[in-house]
Amino acid sequence: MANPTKTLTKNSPLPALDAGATRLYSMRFCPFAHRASLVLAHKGVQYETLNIHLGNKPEWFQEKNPNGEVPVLETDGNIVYDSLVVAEYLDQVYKKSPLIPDDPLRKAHDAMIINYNGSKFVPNYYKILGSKGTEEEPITAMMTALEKLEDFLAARKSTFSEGDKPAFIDFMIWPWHERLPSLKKFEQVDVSLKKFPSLKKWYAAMIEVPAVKTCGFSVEMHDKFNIAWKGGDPDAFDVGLDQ
Ligand SMILES: N[C@@H](CCC(=O)N[C@@H](CS)C(=O)NCC(=O)O)C(=O)O
Repeated sequence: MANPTKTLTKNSPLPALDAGATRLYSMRFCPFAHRASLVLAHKGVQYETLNIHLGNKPEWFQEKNPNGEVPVLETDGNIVYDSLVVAEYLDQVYKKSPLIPDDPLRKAHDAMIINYNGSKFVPNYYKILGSKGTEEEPITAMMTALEKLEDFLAARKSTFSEGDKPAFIDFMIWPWHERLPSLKKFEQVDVSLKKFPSLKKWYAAMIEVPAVKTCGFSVEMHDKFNIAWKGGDPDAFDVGLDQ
């Protein structure tokens, strides 16, 4: 299981960080933080994780990120936050197994898809998760976003976005796709991907990627978190850890 430490809360002291060590401020079920941990795992970076209770944040956390959000990366007092910024920064600092293509046009096209996913798929995912009954509008909008991703992957004519190995886009959009099957618990969403053969192939390949295996959770665990979070359980962020 990824990041098996309990969340720090309002009065938790800030643990010291050794010189040269890298720390990720996270929350085990946060898909944005998941982006950062995927890149760290893919690059084989040694790092420690501090999980933050997002409903009762440590007093010092605002100083790490004025937005009050995870993920935040810290090394020797240098702070980087915002998942896409963190992921791109990591790709530039750790040259091993590069993720972002060198070609500026390719890089621009990839960024457009990541942004599309961020503005069309991600918000509808949350609308569906947060909705009370069967609401058609976000489901239709999410299916349209999936169609666009299907067309994108089909046009690339490869299993992953850049060939036979996962690249930047794959890791940046994966966290919500890992969580997609969990929506079935909450809404009548067809998560079988049968209408999306390229996405289905991509999904099957992604779950075999070592970084995905290291950082991910099972559908059952996402279900448990989603149920606890939706139900307002104050211990939702620590679901699956010994109380
Ligand atoms: N744009 C940010 C979004 C991060 C984000 O929304 N993180 C959520 C957890 S999944 C968070 O920290 N929420 C705390 C809050 O809003 O108070 C990123 O890409 O890193």
